[in-house]
Amino acid sequence: MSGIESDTARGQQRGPEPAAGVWAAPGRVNIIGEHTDYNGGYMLPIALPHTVSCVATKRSDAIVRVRSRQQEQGWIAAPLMDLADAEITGWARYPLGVVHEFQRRGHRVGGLDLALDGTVPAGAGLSSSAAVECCVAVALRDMFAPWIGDAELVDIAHTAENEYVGVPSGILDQSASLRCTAGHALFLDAATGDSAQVPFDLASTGLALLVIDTNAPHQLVGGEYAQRRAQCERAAAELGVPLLRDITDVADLDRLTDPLLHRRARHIVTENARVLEVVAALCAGRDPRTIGPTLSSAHASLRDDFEVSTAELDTAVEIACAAGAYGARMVGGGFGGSIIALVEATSTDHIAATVADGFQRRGYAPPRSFVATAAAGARRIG
Ligand code: GAF
Repeated sequence: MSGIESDTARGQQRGPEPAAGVWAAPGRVNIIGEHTDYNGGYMLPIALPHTVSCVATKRSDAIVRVRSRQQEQGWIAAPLMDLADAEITGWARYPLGVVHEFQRRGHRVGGLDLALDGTVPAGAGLSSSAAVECCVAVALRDMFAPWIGDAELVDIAHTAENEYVGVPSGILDQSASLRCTAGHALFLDAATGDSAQVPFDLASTGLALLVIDTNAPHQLVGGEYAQRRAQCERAAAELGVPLLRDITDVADLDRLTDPLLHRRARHIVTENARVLEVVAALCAGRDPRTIGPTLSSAHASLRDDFEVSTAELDTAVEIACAAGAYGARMVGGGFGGSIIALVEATSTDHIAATVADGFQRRGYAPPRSFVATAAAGARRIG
């Protein structure tokens, strides 16, 4: 058997087995450090309270089935031994890619059903895909290969996305989902894999992190993301360094003759510096309001140098800042999705409503807003 089988007769022949457990993995917002991951740079995400959960049930045969409450197809089944060639399309490639990657690395996985459900808004640039991969990854680790450490688990989920799904993303999203802890942002160095937990509790200083989903679709599979990645690689090659992270002085970029590559590289060099600045401020216990302008500079850099913003994202940032935010920026890969705004806790409703008004006046889709707190990473919940 090869390919997809929905609600298979085969799957329904056996009686239900007790669930082995329930696991959950969060989406993320990145405080700062965008498009730096595949350049070996720095980033500072927090996990969201929104998660994707996975109820895993062992099967006595060698079939893996997945279904999602947010998708209509019902069970999608494939033989464990045939996952590499199975003709699976769409969302199911994310969870099945993780199963495939476990097996490809020699970890024995038995037959199982994976029932997914989630609250991470899809298409909002909040990493719902990584949350799917990571909740399956922690479930498989706990059930079949408990010796696997977090670093390998990140690599498994990330490789599944790159190779099985075909999205050339970096390690930001899977690292955030698997390694973040409640009350902290995760300071991550993509080149060395080193990380540190940075206290991130805005509420104690009367602040809030407002997430505004512009409700304009965000799609990483499109060619723009891969193009940015290729441009960064070209710039690094011309500069004679393995990764753009190796450049710390923008003056060194003058050796790039192509103005487009110069702009792309300048975003990476300045963004890495901004991450270090924000981490230093938070670690020194400075008032988080002081990082606001750095967030806004990051947005300008993503808009002008990296050119991954959209009219909706720019509008949301502009209105949020004019309405009193200390700083605001688009988050994630761009080309749609969400912004974050650093605001007084007492002004979240006012700022969200002002952005919604502005969107209505411009004829944009209504945005959706919520306050993000730094939540826990992927874990067993039942
Ligand atoms: C997306 C990618 F998946 C990440 O790896 C990262 O590059 C991000 O865009 C931009 O920082 O979320």
